[in-house]
Amino acid sequence: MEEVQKRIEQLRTMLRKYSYEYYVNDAPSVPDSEYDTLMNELRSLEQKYPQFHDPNSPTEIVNGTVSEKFEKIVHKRMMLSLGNAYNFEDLKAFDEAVRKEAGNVRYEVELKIDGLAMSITYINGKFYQAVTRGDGEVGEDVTANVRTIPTIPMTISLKDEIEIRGEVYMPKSSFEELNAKRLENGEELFANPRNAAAGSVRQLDYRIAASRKLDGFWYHVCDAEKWVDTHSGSLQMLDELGFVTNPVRKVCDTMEEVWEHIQDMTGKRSSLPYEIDGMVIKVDSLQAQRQLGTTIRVPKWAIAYKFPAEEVVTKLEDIFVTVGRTGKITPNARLTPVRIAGTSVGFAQLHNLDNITAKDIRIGDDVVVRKAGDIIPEVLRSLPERRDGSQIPYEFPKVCPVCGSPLHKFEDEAHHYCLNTECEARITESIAHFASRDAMNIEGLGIKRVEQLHQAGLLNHIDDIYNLKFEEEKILALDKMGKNSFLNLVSAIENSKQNPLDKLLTGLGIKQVGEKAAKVLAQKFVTMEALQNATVEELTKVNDIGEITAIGLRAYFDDEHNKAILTALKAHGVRMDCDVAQQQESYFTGKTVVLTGTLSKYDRKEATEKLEQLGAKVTSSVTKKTDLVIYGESAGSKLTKAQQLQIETMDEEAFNEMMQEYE
Ligand code: 3BA
Repeated sequence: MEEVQKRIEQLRTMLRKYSYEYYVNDAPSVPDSEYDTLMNELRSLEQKYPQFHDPNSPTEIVNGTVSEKFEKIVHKRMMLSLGNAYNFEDLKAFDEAVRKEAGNVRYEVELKIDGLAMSITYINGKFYQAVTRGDGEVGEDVTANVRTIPTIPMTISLKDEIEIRGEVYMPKSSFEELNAKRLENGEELFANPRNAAAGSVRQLDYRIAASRKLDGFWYHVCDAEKWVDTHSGSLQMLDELGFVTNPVRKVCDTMEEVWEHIQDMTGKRSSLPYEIDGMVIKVDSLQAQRQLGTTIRVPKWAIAYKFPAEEVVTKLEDIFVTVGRTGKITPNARLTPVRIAGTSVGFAQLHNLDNITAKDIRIGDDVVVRKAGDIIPEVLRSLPERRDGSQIPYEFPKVCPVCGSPLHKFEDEAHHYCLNTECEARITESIAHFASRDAMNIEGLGIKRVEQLHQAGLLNHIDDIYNLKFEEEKILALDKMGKNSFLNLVSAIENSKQNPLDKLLTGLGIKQVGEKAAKVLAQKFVTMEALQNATVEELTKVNDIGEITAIGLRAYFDDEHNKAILTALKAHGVRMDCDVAQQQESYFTGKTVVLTGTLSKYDRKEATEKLEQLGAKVTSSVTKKTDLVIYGESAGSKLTKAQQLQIETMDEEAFNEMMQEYE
């Protein structure tokens, strides 16, 4: 038996090597016939001895990995993003906030690789799965492609289940080589290594992904405190397990020292064999990290310093305006295309009329344009000294360029608005917003596609999305729409029906209700019905929901047109609720609690919410039924009454300490 297992392992190792030589180096060291013979031997051994089955075996990889599309995977732990800093002041402010909360800390500083964030999981010491970041909550299963990256270990000595995160990237040299080959073959070029890496990871045929010479740096261990107590310790652990970590890293005692290191690396940036777009600064102690916690999307214990954006001069050829979902009119510049930060830039933002006037930007001017990474390029200033007299000042349109209705400017707002709710642009933008990544996440339903379907008369309201599956014939007749695109679109649409309430709420585009408010509302009301029935007063009571938002929500739900849309969505089977956040067993569970006085760490709403999550009932007046009174600064009669009734009291400090334990 041991012999068999040994042989199987040996065959797997050999075949892995040969297929790497074949697909990646284009230089196999054995003939195809030899490869086939070994593969057949392995396949028959695996069939005979299923106990040695391994999903990472070359047999599994060759069979059926040309997948139709990528399976969506819900991240076990949310994949956060990073807050940004652009200068030393930003970093000082971050440092101050950190020290206020966690005292003296050390920072670990590393390079910010310009690649794709990836999560990889090992079970029982074996590579199990690779998932893209996606929107942080749901990513795509790209296991078959990531498995071809030769530096990622397929087995590790640690047997505990472990999730590791890092960046998959394409080295500069591989990128140059790839584009040279594509140029030769008359194929479209990739704009930069990041796009090339993203395109490669999302290849349906893993063999193409394998040929792209991707690599990865691993920088995060989930639940690292199981094994180590600092972030730098977790990187060392990754090293020991055989992962590639970035060697350029430094633990610093002060932000001044961090800044010096950043200056140093800025100078060395261009000599690195891969692209970086900044540096990441992380609190090193895991205990301090836990104490600092996270906000909805970003950890409070880490920040990204972004290198300054690149600036270039080009000609502003024309100005045109676009209409947003809310009717907001945005002026944009059409530029003579130039290369900035790795991509060709032909358009830039001008924000609003006041900005154009203040900067005296004229059509035909030479202008300075700035772009950094994913940021939309913007026109910084004009160069009036270069004018030759042919430049013309811009006249802002009086009417909506799409529907022709007069534009309106509100007293206290910089933007002009199209107030026509039936404006075509507003309709299509609203539908595209509904389908966007942070909302219902329907891939393949971007603004261009929405406009096309709208023009074909197939998409006038968001609920029409769910009827598209019945329009196969008409849709297939559209430009750039094949059978596969249609099927993928329909399947993305069907999948979107399972989204929890907060995604739906975000998608509706209710004024002031973005991702965060949608989350809070969904958690509080759980069902659309409960939310629809809530009064302004009830809505205002919710943490983070102000009166303006509450009134906006009420108005939205009272509108007949909106009611009809919600009814239609429901009839299509779109999910109208969400899972209730698990109540945590705690000291407060089952207790009736009253808050009094001024709390400094949490405001009243926040404290209430947290206590409710921990199973407490929070009420406003102290009675015999009250179990506990939590008091802050300058508490008055409620505290006195509690003492009279001999009810348990807790000061803010003790309360904060307890909350920390349950974080
Ligand atoms: N460190 C990107 N996030 C990073 C773990 C935290 C983090 C990054 C980082 C959240 C890089 C956001 C996406 C994500 C893993 C979530 C880095 C880099 N650390 N060195 C603090 O080199 N690009 N990105 N990735 N979890």
